[in-house]
Amino acid sequence: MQAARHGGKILADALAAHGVKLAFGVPGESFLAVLDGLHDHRERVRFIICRQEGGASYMAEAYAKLTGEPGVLFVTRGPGATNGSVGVHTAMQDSSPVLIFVGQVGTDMAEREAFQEIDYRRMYGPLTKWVGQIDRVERIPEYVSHAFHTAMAGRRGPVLLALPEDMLFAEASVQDAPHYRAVQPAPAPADLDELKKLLEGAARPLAIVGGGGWTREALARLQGWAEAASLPLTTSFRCQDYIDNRSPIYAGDVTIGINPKLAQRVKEADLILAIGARLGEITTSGYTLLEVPVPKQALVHVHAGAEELGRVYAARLPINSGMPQFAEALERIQLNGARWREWTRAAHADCEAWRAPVPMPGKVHLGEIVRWLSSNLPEDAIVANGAGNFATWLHRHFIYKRYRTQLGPTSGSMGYGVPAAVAAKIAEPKRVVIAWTGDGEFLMTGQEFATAVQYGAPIVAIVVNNGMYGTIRMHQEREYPGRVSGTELRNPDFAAYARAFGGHGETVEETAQFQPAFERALASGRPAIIELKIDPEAITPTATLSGLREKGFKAKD
Ligand SMILES: Cc1ncc(C[n+]2csc(CCOP(=O)(O)OP(=O)(O)O)c2C)c(N)n1
Ligand SMILES: [Mg+2]
Repeated sequence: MQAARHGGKILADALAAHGVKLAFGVPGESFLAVLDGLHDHRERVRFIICRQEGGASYMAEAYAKLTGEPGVLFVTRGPGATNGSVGVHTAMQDSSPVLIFVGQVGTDMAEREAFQEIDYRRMYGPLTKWVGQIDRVERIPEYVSHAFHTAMAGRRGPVLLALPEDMLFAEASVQDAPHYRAVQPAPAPADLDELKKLLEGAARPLAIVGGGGWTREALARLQGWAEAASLPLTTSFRCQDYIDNRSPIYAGDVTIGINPKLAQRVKEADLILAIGARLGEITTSGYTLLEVPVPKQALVHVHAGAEELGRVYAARLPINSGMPQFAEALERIQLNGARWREWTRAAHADCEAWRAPVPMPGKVHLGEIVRWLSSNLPEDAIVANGAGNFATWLHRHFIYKRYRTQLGPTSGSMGYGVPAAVAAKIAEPKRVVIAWTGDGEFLMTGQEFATAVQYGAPIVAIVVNNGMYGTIRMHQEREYPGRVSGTELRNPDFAAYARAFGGHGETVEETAQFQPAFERALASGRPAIIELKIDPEAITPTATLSGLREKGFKAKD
């Protein structure tokens, strides 16, 4: 017979049993019993205290994305739950397994709109795979096990458990559940026979690789198989690190602001093999590269979530499979790629040409800085970024070499870069970790720089400062030329901000100053911020603000 434990202790013991090593959050009086339970596990389950739940939720998501293990987030009721929603939405769109534990009013007060009360099933229903509320203390092990299994099964994603306060204080003597097992489907032999036939009949095949649930080994297998078959591999939005970009079969990323030659190639392909990618709005250029509901190209859609297959596109061959399971099965298909070798060579050549930096106005040249980083960072360095035009230089000019060296939100959410970098550095302290951010993006969650200082996580945040919400200004110049409205920013001295937090600060006003500044930042051993003061004219790698205003915006920019 187990000794009686309070709910917070049963929950903390459950986390330890499921192998949780790190949890992120902001405390609240609504889950004091959990904090008490975590006290007993402080050597095994580290609770990283953050400054705002938005940053904490991004950290939990980035941890899940980086490690493939569930991210864990604790937030208090009402205000904590609302602040934390941004990272939950990111986890949903990125298929990242995240468990969110939220405080809830006691069951004796439920449904009265008691202090900070929210019905999480209604609020979080569309943002998660499942929302549960644990009303009975003896059922904690069952609910937590259910949550881990749901987050990790099929298409992975966020799961939320609400914790009524009286339930957490109550005691029970119950058995712990064993460590969860991640359940994934595998392709049927008939699927593989059909896939082989389709590939053998193709002249211009193209694969799009993306989504969640991958492992480094599975991607190495896929790349090896594709190289042997000379099959061109592309990646979907912000999944550029899935394939070694130096491989002769790598053909670029099918993304926002796609290389027009690659867009053409996707349209001309006679077979699209989408592996893990959902084929969402960004990957399909607003559902134009592939037509809805039946694309002209023969579509083979492989996805871990059965409900994703046929959701938008009626694939010629839908295959419900986990990614490692599919990569392993592919090795049973031997292909002679002689027919499309030239197609693959040309696709890679187009990609190389597109990636070369193009001149830009001003003294700080972002393309050259990204190229310098790409050539000089260790191959396993992690670069995190959120949303904004500053990211387009990174996505276009950085040569990704290894899986999970890129951390970005496919939800296009601002404020991701700094917290994601902090989580990555805490999880992988030996790797160099960079946050590539904009001035707008940085200050959405820049206070988590304090978390980096508190936990001794020396990230390098690079702030591309153009004094505006540049992306929106770009769209503004296209739709309403010359009528600047709601997009200007007055910024602090970012280097001084770093120093005020106990970090290292640098300001770069010319490209040549970047390398020594970066080296000093790394050598400082402290979290650092490097501000890059760029010419606001340089609005994308190829367009200027005044050019947009005069000539009108060209979609290809
Ligand atoms: C959380 C969130 N709020 C608003 C937006 C809309 N948005 C997209 S990019 C952008 C501006 C980004 O500004 P900055 O970080 O300075 O980058 P820049 O575009 O100037 O390079 C905004 C407001 C968003 N994507 N996410
Ligand atoms: Mg900006």
